[in-house]
Amino acid sequence: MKGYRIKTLNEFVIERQAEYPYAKGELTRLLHHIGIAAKIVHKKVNKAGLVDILGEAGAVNVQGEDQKKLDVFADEQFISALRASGECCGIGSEENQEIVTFDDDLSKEGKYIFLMDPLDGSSNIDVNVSIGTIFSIYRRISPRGTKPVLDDFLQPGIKQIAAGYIIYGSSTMMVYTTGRGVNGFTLDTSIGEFCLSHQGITTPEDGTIYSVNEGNYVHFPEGVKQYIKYCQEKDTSTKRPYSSRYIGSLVADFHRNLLKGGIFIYPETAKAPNGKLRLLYECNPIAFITEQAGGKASSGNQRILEIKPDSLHQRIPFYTGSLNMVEKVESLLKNNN
Ligand code: P6P
Repeated sequence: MKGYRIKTLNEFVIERQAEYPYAKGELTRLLHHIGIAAKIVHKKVNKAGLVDILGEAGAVNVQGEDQKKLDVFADEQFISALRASGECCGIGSEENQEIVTFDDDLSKEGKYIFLMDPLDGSSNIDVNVSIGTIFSIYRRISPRGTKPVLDDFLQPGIKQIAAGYIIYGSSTMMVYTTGRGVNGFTLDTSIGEFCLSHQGITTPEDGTIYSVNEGNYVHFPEGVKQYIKYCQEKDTSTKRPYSSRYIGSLVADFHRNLLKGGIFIYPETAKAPNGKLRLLYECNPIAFITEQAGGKASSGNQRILEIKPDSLHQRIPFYTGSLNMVEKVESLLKNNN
């Protein structure tokens, strides 16, 4: 565009920091280091088919899933970038059973803790489907100068200072919020910078896309079965039937629905009474972004951000997206309770 001047992630974050009179740049530095790790992971993901990093790393992660080499690589990159920031005292990660605490004095002074799924959807790596990093940032509760403790990580989602995701897709994008709206940055590989491309993202109150693994239909709660039938009925006044879109990669499914409008559902089933997705580093950050964009995020009967976590890797049923769509499925769940 004539006269259009790109705004990099760093410029945007510093500009926004200036609006916080007491901000001393810690969060700015943290977001900058997240960006560095994201660029490094982007390079590896983009070459995944070419270098020998596909296939299982041999290890198995805390979820009992085969740990792909790219998972391990992404986990390591974000941990080292966050240690380098000097602002983060510890990390909770899908790839690590226990919290990762930093021993150096600088990091122990860090005000923030970080939760992440370093490479969500990694089973899609080998088939070239978009995957993502999901992250969440809190202020620590334990005293600075000490190593963080588990309680620092078990805070309800409403306490998040920032949350975001990086989607490694047809382009690599970082989308994040600090509680003042949602902004998206696209990686311009020609200059190696994330550049502001989606300022002030809002999600439509109504959408025409529903995303759920219908292969599990027989195991779904009655209210979910009724909602899926509702989506498939013909009713032009409500633009139904909706489109079914499900790629099996949370960040990819969520990002599409965020921009276009839609609902993403991963419900509880008889086999998995708490669903599959993890509260701390998948549902909470996505819920924060959803609400900041004008949508809704629920466990089916409770606001995700108000749930007090019990454990680092706990799972929770997840209904998120366009406000009216989430409220519709919640009402059907309630009627069938
Ligand atoms: P299912 C990927 O493994 C993941 O954690 C999310 O990215 C995705 O939304 C979900 O699982 C897909 O699970 O059971 O539908 O294959």
